[in-house]
Amino acid sequence: MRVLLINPNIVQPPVVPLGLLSLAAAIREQHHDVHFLDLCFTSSRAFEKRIRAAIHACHPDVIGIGIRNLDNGTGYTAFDYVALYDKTVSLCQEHSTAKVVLGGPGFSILPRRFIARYSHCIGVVGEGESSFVSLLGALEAGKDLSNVPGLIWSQEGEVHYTGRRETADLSSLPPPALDLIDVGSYVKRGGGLSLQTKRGCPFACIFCSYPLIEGHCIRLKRPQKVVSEFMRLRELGASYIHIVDSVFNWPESHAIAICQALRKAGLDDVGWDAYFTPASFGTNLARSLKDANCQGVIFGTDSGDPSMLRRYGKPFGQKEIKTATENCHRYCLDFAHHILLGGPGESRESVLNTLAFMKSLQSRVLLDVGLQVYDGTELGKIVGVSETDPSALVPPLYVSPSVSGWVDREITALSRKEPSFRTYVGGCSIDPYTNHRVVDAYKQGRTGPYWRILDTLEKVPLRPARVG
Ligand code: B12
Ligand code: SF4
Repeated sequence: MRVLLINPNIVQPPVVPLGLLSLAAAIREQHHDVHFLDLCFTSSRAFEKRIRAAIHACHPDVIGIGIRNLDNGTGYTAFDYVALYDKTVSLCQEHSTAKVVLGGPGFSILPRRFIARYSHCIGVVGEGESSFVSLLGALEAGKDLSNVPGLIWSQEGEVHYTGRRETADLSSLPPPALDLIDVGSYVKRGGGLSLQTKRGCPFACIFCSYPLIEGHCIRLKRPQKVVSEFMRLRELGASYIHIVDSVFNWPESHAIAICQALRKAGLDDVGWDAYFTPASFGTNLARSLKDANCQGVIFGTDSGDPSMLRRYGKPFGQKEIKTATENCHRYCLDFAHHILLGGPGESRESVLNTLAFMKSLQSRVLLDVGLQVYDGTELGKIVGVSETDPSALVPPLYVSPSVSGWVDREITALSRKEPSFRTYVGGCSIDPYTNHRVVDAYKQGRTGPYWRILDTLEKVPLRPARVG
């Protein structure tokens, strides 16, 4: 079949459309004719023209649209991408009779709402490779879709969902079809190239959308396969790589094996970063990360208060946070704890506990306020998700009434006094997508974690790290 895949993600600094490229590789392997329209560097004026031109040039049987971001993810500098998707979907329907298929992380968080809004589209929930290949087969053969796992669609007002499908052996998937995009433009504009070493997160933190996207079951890529993808990115000009796993160090042994394999393959000249949990961050891991040139450890710590850690469902306590931090210091790793204040049950006391605990650790702390509420999460059940508009695609933000307003002022004041505390809130937001200094630095080709870029711009002295 002739398939046109569209990446409508125009957010800058750019990120490579890794999911769509994985999908492209999988369907190309099945000998479908794949065309790719990357709108990442397209101005809003040319957006419509390029979609029309691509459709008229290839006359697709199926159009796949990647839905990555719903909004900018914090609720503070609120803006969303719904109008962009409305436009993309309606242009495809206006200029083509092709089946329009939606998928991607944003889609998988709210599949029923997307299908309520775009009722003529078919959706793929969760990972896409096998479901999309089977969907193309079924459409080609004119077969019933109810036997294809991973799909959702609406028929005569009734929603049909065939359940998730997950690839057991990630190493069996072909590498992302990077030849379909202009990788050089991403590298030039600071767009990190990326790779995935696993899918799934076994934890159930009450607010988190990641298990909705990737499932709870962990599936690992073999370290040698990771090495060959890493090598390919280096050949394509990557000087810095982001590992997109929900949690890189779970299981810890897999993370260590990857670090050792990268080092052995001589790939320690390329810097990289990833998301980590403090739940399992031993000395062996810290040493291996340093040896493999990991330049950014981002902990999804979320709170430093024991009762809030429990309420959030975090799989660790203060003891593990302390150990992870000490191990980072010991091996001079550049790291930050990401904190989410204002969840259900947050009080002034628990906020102050978190801030005092984080201060005692001498770490870099990135403070955010409020939790986005997604339908399928525990938080959605606790605080309730509004059903007034079932096709609304922008998740509401929850902030505990006991700290609302006060907490913003508190952390803004703190970040002015303490350079190692940074906040996403208000005028001093460090959000790399709205802080123009960071956006400009990436545009000029800077790489690496945005907090380091800010530290360098502001000449914040690096804390002397202990070694030994
Ligand atoms: C890694 C990551 C980042 C990294 C990216 C680094 C890089 N170089 O790539 C960084 C930190 C830079 C980042 C930034 C942002 N991110 Co982010 N990010 C992620 C994360 C953890 C993984 C995304 C990924 O690459 N996955 C790996 C690929 C292989 O999987 P995939 O994209 O899901 O694709 C599969 C399926 O979805 C499906 N699929 C994908 N496309 C399509 C299309 C079709 C047609 C079909 C059928 C199927 C399909 O098949 C694919 C293969 O199986 C997700 C959360 C998550 N666990 O998914 C959030 C996530 C996507 N990010 C999110 C957001 C909001 C952002 C930012 C806007 C936040 C901000 N203000 O900083 C920016 C936007 C950046 C941009 N330019 O677009 C949100 C989006 C939802 C929302 N609330 O809007 C997510 C879901 C996290 C969350 N809060 O819940 N992000
Ligand atoms: S917050 Fe992190 S550990 Fe918790 S469920 Fe989400 S990805 Fe997993």
